[in-house]
Amino acid sequence: MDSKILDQLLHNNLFRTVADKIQNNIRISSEEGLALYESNQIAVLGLLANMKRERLNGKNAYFNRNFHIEPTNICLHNCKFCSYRRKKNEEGVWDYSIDDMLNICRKYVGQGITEVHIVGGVHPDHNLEYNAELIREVKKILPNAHVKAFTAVELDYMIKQSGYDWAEGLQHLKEAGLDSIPGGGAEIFDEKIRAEICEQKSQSATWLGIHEAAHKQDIPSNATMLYGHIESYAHRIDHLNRLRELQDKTGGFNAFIPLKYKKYHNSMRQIGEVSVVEVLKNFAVCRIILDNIPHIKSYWPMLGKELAAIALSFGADDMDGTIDDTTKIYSMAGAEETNPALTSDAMVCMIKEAGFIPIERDSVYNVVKNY
Ligand code: V47
Ligand code: SF4
Repeated sequence: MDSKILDQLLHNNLFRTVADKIQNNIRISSEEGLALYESNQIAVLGLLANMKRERLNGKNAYFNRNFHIEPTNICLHNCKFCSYRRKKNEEGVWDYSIDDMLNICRKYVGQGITEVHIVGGVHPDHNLEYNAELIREVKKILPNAHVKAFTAVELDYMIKQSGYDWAEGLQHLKEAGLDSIPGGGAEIFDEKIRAEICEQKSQSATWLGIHEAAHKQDIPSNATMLYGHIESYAHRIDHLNRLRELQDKTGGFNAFIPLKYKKYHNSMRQIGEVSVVEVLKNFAVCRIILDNIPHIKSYWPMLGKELAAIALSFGADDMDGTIDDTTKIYSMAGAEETNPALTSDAMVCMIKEAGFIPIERDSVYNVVKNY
C-alpha cells in the first residue's frame, strides 16, 4: 500500500474513523485494517476491539467442557511448521485404534462433558467409512456430546478416498453424528505463502469450499489463521477478507481462532515467535475486521492462561474448553501449557478476575450455566 495513504490514515483520524464505523456497524476497509496493524498504539487497539466485542457479546466470556481425541500423528503431509507429525515407526508416533479412542471416551461418561473435539494427522489408511464408524461409536458412549471433528484437510483426503464429492461425504459424516467442523488447516490462504509453509496441504479454495459445503448442510464450523511466521500484514488482511466474504454468504462460522506460530521442534524454528504485543494487536485487528463472525477464541493451551485472559480485553470472548490434558498439537510445538487442564472453577475464577462474566456454553453457544 502507498505509504502516504498509511501516513494520512495514522496521523489524521484513523482511530476516530474506525471507532465511528464500529459504533455505526460499518465495515472497515482493507487499508484501514492494514493501518491498524501498522499502528503501535496497542491500548487504543484494545479499546476499539473491546467496543466491537461488547457490541457482539457484552461482558460475556464463554467456555465449554470438552476433551480432545487426537487419533494419530501419522500424516501424509509435511507442513514445515508442524511439530507433531511422525512417520510410521518413528519415535514419538501414535496411532490409536477405534477401541483405544472409545476407552478415552468412557473415562468421561457422567463428567458433564458437552463436546468431543477430534483432530489428527491425515492418516493414509483412514477413509471416510473408518471415521464415520469412529463418530458413531463415540456417540453411543456419549450420546449427548457434540462431536466437532476433522479439519477440512482431513475431510478433503477422506472424502476423496471414498469417492464422494464434498456434499455427499459431509452428508455421510453428518448421518454418523458429525455436529460441526473445527477450524484447523486454514493456515494462511495466500497461495504463495501457503506453498512455502505447507506445500502438499489442501489448497485454500478447497478449505473454503469444504466449509461452504458444510454450512449449506447446516454443519457449522470454526476458522483459524496461523500467523507470526513469514506472512505479512497484507496476507493476514487477505485471509480475514476471504473468511469474512464466506461468512457473508453462509453465516456458518461460529468462532475464529488466531493461532500464533510456535517454534519448537519444527523446521521453521529459525523464524522465532512474535511478541505478546503482536499477539494482542492481532486479536484486536481480527475482532474489528471479522465483524460477522460472532466469537473469537483465546485458545489458552497455546497462549498460556494469563495471556489468554488478557486477550479477553482485546476482542476475544471465548476461552475454549477445560480440555483436560488431551491435546498434544501445541505442547509439542512449545506451547505455554505443557499439560493443559483446567477445572471449571479455575476457568470461572480466571474470567472473573479479568473483569468478565463467565458463561459455560455448549458447542453452538447456548448457555449451559451463567456464573
Ligand atoms: O491447522 C500446527 C496449528 C491447527 C503449529 O475449531 C500450529 O475450536 C502454532 O484445528 N504453531 C490445528 N499452530 C488446531 C485446530 C484447533 C485448535 C483449537 C480450536 C479449534 C476449534 C481448532 O494447529 C493446524 C495448525 O494451524 N498448528 N502446528 C505450530 N507450530
Ligand atoms: Fe499433517 Fe496437520 Fe501436521 Fe500438516 S499440520 S503435517 S496436515 S498433522
